[in-house]
Amino acid sequence: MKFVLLLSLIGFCWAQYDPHTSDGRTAIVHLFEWRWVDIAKECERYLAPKGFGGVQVSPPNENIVIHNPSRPWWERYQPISYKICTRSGNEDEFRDMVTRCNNVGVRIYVDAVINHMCGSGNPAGTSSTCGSYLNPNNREFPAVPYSAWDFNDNKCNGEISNYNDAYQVRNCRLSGLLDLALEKDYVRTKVADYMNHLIDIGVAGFRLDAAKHMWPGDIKAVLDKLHNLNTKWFSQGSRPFIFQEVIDLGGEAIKGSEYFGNGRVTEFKFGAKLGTVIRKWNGEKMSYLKNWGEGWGMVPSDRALVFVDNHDNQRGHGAGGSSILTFWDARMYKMAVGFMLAHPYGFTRVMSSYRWNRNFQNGKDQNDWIGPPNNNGVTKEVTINADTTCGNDWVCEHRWRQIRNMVAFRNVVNGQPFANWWDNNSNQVAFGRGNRGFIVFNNDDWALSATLQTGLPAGTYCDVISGDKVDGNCTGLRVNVGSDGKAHFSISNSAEDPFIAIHADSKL
Ligand code: AAO
Repeated sequence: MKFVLLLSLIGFCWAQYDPHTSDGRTAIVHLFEWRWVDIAKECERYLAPKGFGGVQVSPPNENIVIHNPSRPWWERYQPISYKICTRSGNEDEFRDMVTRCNNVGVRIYVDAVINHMCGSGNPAGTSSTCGSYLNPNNREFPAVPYSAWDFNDNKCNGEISNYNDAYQVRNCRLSGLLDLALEKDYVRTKVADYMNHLIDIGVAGFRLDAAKHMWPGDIKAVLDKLHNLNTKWFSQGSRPFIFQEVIDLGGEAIKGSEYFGNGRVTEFKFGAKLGTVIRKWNGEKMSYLKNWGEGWGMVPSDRALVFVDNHDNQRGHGAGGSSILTFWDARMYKMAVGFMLAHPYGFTRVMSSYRWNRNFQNGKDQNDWIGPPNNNGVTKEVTINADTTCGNDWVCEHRWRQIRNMVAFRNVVNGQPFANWWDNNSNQVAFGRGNRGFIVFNNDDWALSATLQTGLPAGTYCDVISGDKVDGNCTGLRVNVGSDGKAHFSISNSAEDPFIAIHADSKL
C-alpha cells in the first residue's frame, strides 16, 4: 500500500506534466528567435532574479535557409538535420546557455519540430543553416539520414485539405512539409536520439510542434525512448516536461484530450476567448470570467499550457483569429496577461517578441513572414536600455513592469485557491488567491470605486501594476487593507493601466 502511494506520488511529481521549474516557479517565457548567447545572459541578469521558471527557445536544429522571402522566421520550422546549428547559435553556445540558465534555476524547453522536414517544393542543394545537403524532391536528408521510405508519401503525398479527417491531418502534408513516417522505428529512433542529445545537455522538456499532425501513439513511442533528465540539475527519475501543440478550438476531428497521455496540450481557446472578452466583442464581459477555465470548455487545468498569444497567432498564422491580443494592443494586452497570471488555471507561458513593419492589405499582414531583427541575416543582439527595456527592436514584453510583476504575483500566490470574486455584472471584476494576493480590473467605460474583500492581512500594500515596492516604499499606488480584510479601490477608466494588483510580498 505504502509502495503504491509512493509510486503514484513519484508519478505525479516527476511525470511529463511537471515543468520541473525550481522553487515552485510558475511561468515560462518564449524568447522567440533569440540567440543562445543572449538567453544565457538574460537568465542570469533578469529571469532568475525576477522569478521566471524557464524559457521556450526557438528550434535549435539545422533548418533550411529561405531567400525568397528573405530569411523568414518560419524557415526554422523546416528541419534539414538534427545538428544544433541555427542563426540562434551553435552547439557550444547552446550548451553554455543550458548550463548557465540551469545554474541559476531557469529551465530550457526546446521547440521540437519532429513531424516533418522541409517543404517539398524547395530545390536540392545546401541552402541550410549548417550547409547540410537536402533534396526534397527525392526526400533525401543525408545528414540525418532520412530517405524516401522514411516519409508518409505512400499514405498521402498531398496537402491536408480537410481538418475533419483525422487520417489526412496526420498522414498528409501540412503546408507542403514532407511528413515523416513516425510509425517506423527507424524514424522514431532518429527523433529520440535528437531529443536525448538535448536532454543529456540539460534541457527540461519540449514543445512538440504540430503534435496534432502526429498520431498520439507514435508520439508515445518516441517519448518512451527518451532518457530521464540530467541529474546534474534534476532529481533522479525525472521525465521531460511535454507540451503538445494541438490546436483544438472545437468543431474538428482531432481533440486535445487524445494527447493527455503524452503530456500537456496547448489550450488555444484561452487566448482566443480572453481576447474576445477584453475587446468586449460578441457581447462578452469580464464578469463572465467568474468560471474561467474548465467552465469555458477548456481542457483540465493540469493538462493545459496557456498563453495570451504565440509566435503564430500574433501575426495571423495558426489559429485564434483577430481577437488575439498582442503587444501591438499594449493596454488590453497587459490586462489579459495580468488576468492569466493571476488566475490559477493552467501552466502559463509569456510571449516575448520582436517588432516588425506590419503592412495590412485586405486585412492580411503582407509582412507576416519577417524574421528577427538582423544585419544581413545575422540576428541582432538583444541590447538593454538604461530603463531596463530592450533595444534593437526586441519588444521584451516579459520586461514590462506590469507583466514581470505579475509573474512574481503568480509565484507568491502559487497553490492558493481562487477566492473573493467580485463583479459589477459588467467589466469591473476582482478576485484573490487565498490570503496571498488580490487583483482588480476596470474594463468598463466608467470609473470603478468599490470597497472589496481582499482576503489579505491588514496593512499597506504597493500596487505592482503602477509601480514597485522599492526600499520599503511604493513607487506607484498604495492600497490600505483594513483588519476586516477590506480595501477601497478606485480605478479610472482612462488610467494608463486600468487594473491594480497587490500581494504578500508587496506589503510594506
Ligand atoms: C511555409 C510557407 C508555406 C509553405 C511551407 C512549405 O508559409 O506557404 O507551403 O513553408 O514550404 C510555420 C508557418 C508556416 C510555414 C511553416 C514552415 O506558420 O507558414 O510554411 O512554418 O516554414 C496548423 C497546424 C499547426 C501550425 C499552424 C501554423 O495545425 O501545427 O498551422 N503551427 C506550428 C508552428 C508554426 C509552423 C508549423 C507548425 C510547421 O507553430 O510556426 O508553421 O512546423 C486550422 C487548424 C489548425 C491549423 C490552422 C492553420 O485552424 O485547426 O490546426 O494550424 O488551421 O492552417 C479558425 C479555426 C481554427 C483554424 C483557423 C485557421 O481559428 O477555428 O481551427 O481558423 O483556419
